[in-house]
Amino acid sequence: MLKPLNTVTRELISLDGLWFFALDTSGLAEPWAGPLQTALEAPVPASYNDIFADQAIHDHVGWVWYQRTVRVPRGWKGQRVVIRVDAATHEGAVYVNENPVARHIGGYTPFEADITQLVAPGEEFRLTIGVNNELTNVTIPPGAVYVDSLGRRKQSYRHDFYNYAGLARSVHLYSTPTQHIDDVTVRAGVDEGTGVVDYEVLSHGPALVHVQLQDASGHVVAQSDGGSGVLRVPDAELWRPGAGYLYTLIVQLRAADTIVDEYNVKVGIRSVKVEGDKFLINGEPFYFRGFGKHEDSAIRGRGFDPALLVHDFALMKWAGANSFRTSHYPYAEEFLDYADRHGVVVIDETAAVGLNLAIGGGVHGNALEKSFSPTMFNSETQAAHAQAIRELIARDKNHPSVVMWSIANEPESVEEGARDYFAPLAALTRELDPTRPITYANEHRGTFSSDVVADLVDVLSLNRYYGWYADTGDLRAAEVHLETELRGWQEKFGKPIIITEYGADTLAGLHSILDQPWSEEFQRGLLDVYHRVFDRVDAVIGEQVWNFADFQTKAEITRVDGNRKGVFTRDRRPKDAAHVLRARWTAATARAEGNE
Ligand code: GCB
Repeated sequence: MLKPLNTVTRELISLDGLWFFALDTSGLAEPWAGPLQTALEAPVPASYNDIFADQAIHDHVGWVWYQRTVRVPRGWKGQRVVIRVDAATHEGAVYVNENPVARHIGGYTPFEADITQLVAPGEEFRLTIGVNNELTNVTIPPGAVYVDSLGRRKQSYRHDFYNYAGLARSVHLYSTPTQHIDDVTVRAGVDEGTGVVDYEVLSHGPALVHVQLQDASGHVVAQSDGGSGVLRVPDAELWRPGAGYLYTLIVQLRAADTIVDEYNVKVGIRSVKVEGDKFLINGEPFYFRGFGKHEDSAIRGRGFDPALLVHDFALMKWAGANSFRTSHYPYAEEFLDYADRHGVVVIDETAAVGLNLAIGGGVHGNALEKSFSPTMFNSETQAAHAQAIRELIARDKNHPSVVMWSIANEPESVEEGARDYFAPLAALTRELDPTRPITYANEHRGTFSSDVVADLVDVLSLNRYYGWYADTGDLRAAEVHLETELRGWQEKFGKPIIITEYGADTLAGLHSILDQPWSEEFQRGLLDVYHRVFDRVDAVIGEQVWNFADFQTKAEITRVDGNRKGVFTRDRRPKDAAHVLRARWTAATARAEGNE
């Protein structure tokens, strides 16, 4: 799905700002049918939960309503008018005046509606968006809604991060010509120094497609006619980790000499491949250094904030990180655009987190029920999961920063049912995108001998908590057990291994000379132990610490105001561990660049 853009033929207006807001309580029949009866206003983009000083809003389970009026620019006569919602978590329902125009399930991917027939240039209309935060056994991520002993509706879920909800990303109104470009797919690779850019354009109407590839200074380096083709760029300037060189593909629909529609896609020319136990970018082994992150901050919840975006990337760079995983859902597209421009490598993950009855928020227990069964995660869940994969790839396929798809985080992977569940999803991912390796993040019950899913993927992504959830406080045991396990995976699979999570909850300011969990010294010590092991195991080609920053969780007695495994606090101040990472990762970068 194309991100809306201003081009010579398209206009875009932001609908961000304050909207009227109300909970869907029994008093509201068809809230879209007229002005919302409310005194509340909510910011878009932002999760609504922490905005108001109100426990009922914070804990609400079900629909909420956002409403505002929108004036269609009078110059849009004869144009197609589209409403685009970047995310409604987890289900969205859009109404133009009293007309339903879109319904979408999946809280982290965009959807849109053509509303041309319902609005008039120069006129206002009432835009209402309902957002529902409910998660069930057949949503991605899964959860369960129940009624408690006091008769209140409650939401439970199997991931630890707080279930922030609302319109946490932008909403736009945009225009396109009636004959228009619907989609563009670009697959770039390198053939002995020559950039090879395969493109495919889907369009609506009889106009003919013309494409032009321009370099960063605007020179045309290749062009072609037709809805699909291959552009060759001799001596291409490659997109590289740390140097995000981008070309621009100008896609035009032309009728005679007129440009009917135009859309631009940024193109990074680079190759990605797994070979043996190496992950190659442009034919060179790449080592992932970085973090699992969250879209999370005080007040806004998961709300997109460009200041936070730039600051987080600045801190990652300061620490010497070259990559991150979009744990545990697709992030706002702005993250990927920025990563494209700055050469930051991304593992892009679906929101399939919590498909596992045996763990809850990292804490391991014994499930009485099977995770994959007709009454729990079943074929309907699998269909929702397939849709989440389709929407992730449809949205993010053109980003050079995305080098791998992660199809799930910590699913149950030792049950027989896991294989039947995941085999078709792995096949679907490969079919939709044959150019990128795939992975899933494995939890520690899925060992190299018990896991039944790992052979379906290209890269073994392991989340490990020796020294924390296992061998608590015992770093010597952690070192031995981690190394034994990694060698086991290496021997059995011969595939590259990334440790996609390792870390320890740490209360900034708590100090100890002993191996004391929660102290800053313990977090540092634990990272040191893991790093020693990584350096001894050849198949390890990446380390991503859990987590970049402290983040909010559901209420749990094992959490103190959220998950504190951040290397930075929630307000982005460094803990001691940040300096450990900076020393290790900047030295590694200097070695790789031959500056040491
Ligand atoms: C995990 C999960 C992550 C949790 C983390 C923890 O394994 O993947 O979402 O936040 O453990 O800290 O418990």
